Amino acid sequence: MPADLVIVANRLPVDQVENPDGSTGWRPSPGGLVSAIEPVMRAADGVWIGWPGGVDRDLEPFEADGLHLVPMSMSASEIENFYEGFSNGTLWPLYHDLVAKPEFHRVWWDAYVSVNERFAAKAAEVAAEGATVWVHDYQLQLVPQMLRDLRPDLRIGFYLHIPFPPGELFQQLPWRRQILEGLLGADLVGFQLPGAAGNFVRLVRQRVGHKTHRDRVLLPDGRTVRAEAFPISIDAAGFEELARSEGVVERSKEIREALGNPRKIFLGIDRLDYTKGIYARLRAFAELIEDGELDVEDAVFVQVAVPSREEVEQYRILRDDIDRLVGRVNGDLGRIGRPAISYLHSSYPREEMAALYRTADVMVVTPYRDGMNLVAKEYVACRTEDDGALVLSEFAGAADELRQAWLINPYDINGMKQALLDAWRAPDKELTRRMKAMRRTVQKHDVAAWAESFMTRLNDDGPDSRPES
Ligand code: GDG
Repeated sequence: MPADLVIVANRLPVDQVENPDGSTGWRPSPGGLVSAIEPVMRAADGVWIGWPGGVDRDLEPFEADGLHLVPMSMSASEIENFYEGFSNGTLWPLYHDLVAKPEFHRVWWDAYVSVNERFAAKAAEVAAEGATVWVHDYQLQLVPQMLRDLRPDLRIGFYLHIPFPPGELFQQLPWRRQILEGLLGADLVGFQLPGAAGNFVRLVRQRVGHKTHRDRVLLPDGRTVRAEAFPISIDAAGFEELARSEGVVERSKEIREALGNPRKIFLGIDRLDYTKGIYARLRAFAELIEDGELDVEDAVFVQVAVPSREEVEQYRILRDDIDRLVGRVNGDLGRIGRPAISYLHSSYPREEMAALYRTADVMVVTPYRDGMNLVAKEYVACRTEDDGALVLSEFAGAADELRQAWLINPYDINGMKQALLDAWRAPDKELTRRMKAMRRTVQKHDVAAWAESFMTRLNDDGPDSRPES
């Protein structure tokens, strides 16, 4: 099955489901990446390599919904050392401003190298002569160079979905040079923001000693690697259509009713992750009630926390901390039938997400650091009546585009409280002005435009085809 386009990502874009007759099948996983890449995959009859989840599952390549999928098995020790360890215990906190303390363990690194080797070998096996391979995210940063060593004929792109840290932080990593060299195997390295691309180029110059020119790295063998920003987005039209659908409009009314028809509903939707700033935002909201600025008869905070990485210690601690905070706030400030915070530790279908976005008067997105944050963009896409307020952290990539949000510093609790109040009190006219502008941005720069711009850039005729600017 030699393929002209190969996507390599930690996870396959499908989840296993049990059919009513007891047999198992596959369902496309929710999330923008799949819908972004799907059209590109279909057009090129591409193949997607990734882990299907589960331990030691040796599955044959299969097709789901017309997509060619190549599953990679993962052993219990690889899940522990490569996935939970080096990917989520070392790189994730290191790349997110050290919001948690990264741990550096040599056994984790060894597993990271060997899993990256397996993914690279599989990509080398399935790629046709001269094919394009697009590698995704922090779990697979060594794959580009490993793959180039095996298959110099390929065109290789890499995209990092999370931030790329400044040198001051990155240099803590004992294997910093190997990671930079791994990424340099790509022809094009894509980041969410220009600042991340700049961090990468600077580090390559300082730590690896290669010559650089603006967004290009000039390698001794004459090859050029480009590092550029491609801010990811969402299927804006798809979300908008969903938000307008009868079922979602109806469900939105039901949700408001079930919450006791409060005057304003605040909403947070996040993976339960310490980078997302959930604890501080709930505290800020609770303080506004304590201060008498808000009243539980008028306002409720709905927080959806989607279970995530539950085997990793820091995630368990976070869950306990938030459980305790919500319990205390509701115990102290709630009244019968009127909790201050309606807390849901669960994941929901896309329709329910759209209904929640439609219902919320104030969407609160307060990460300490986030590559982009698609939730903020999804909220905007679902505000078909041009109303609703977005309170957004300056440290989310999305803040670069959604300038009309109430931008906050999530470390500044008083500033956050003020922004919540300002958003709550904003006159309709101001809400409309801000939301209209943000909607235009999200509609124009959707995920299809993102995928296309990356692929076009990757398949440019030559590294120097772009005129000097
Ligand atoms: C990483 C980077 C970057 C969430 N809960 C449910 C659900 N979701 C969907 C949302 C959204 C996605 O998951 C979450 O994306 P985010 O961007 O908010 O955050 P991360 O998961 O941290 O993603 C991030 C992203 O990669 C893409 O490059 O933006 O910065 O950290 O689409 O809607 N979807 C459904 N049910 C849920 O319960 N169906």
